[in-house]
Amino acid sequence: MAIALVLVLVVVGSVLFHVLSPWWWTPIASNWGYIDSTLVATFWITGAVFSAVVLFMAYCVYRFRHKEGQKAAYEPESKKLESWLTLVTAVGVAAMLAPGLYVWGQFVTVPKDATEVEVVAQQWQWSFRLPGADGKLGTSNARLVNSDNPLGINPDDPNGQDDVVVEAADLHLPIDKPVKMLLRSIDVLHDFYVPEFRAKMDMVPGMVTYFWFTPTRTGTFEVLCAELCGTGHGFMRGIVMVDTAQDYTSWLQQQSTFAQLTGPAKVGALVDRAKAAAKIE
Ligand SMILES: [Cu+2]
Repeated sequence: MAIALVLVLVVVGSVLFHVLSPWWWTPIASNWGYIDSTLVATFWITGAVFSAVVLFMAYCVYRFRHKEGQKAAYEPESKKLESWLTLVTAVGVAAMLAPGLYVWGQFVTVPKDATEVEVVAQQWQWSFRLPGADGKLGTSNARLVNSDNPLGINPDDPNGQDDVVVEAADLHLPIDKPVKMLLRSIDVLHDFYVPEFRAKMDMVPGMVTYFWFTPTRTGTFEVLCAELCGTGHGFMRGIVMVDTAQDYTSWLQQQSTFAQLTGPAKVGALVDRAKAAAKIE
């Protein structure tokens, strides 16, 4: 009897905790309200199943409690019960997975007007790269990383020269403009996560993963690493600021391009020398 009561209290307590808990999602700042809806659907389904199973257990503990002279019947197989339970479980699992797959399909289907932003993770900091005036990111390779070229941008790729490099500093994004986030890691596994955007994805060395989103309100949001990536993992934080179009433009104007960072004088000198050498021959 006491156990049955404890089981009922576990169900009531869990439901009350869910409803009355002060901890809930941080207010959303992107178009991915769908992700919240899928989580709510999962809460409803798992909550209903959890309550039903535990309450049924409490009922059985009480109804079939020990009584002198009463014997349990042995019934190892019940086709009817098994097929019924299989069907209900299948419907429940499908109801949890189907909305997720639908939303996932949208999460990685990038709209044509999205601009690209590259996020580069390394132990333990975030850097960013924006395509310059040409709208194209230059190619990159982790083997090219050095102190002058922290993101490993290919210096021979003309598309990369005007790329805006934001090394270990804040990223700014304009409000209401869809962005495709290209995620790259130059050392170990990391995971780019901004809770307010409801978006996160693993970053795998040697691969470029991506998703897209549209920021829907201005503000300052924290970037977290959501993949255990070494001793500094907990401190691997960054800032994304969503700006009005005007603030964004003025921020962008203050940033340096790859060509500026690698020193135009040096690059120019090399080209001149190469030209001179060609003339002599
Ligand atoms: Cu990390």
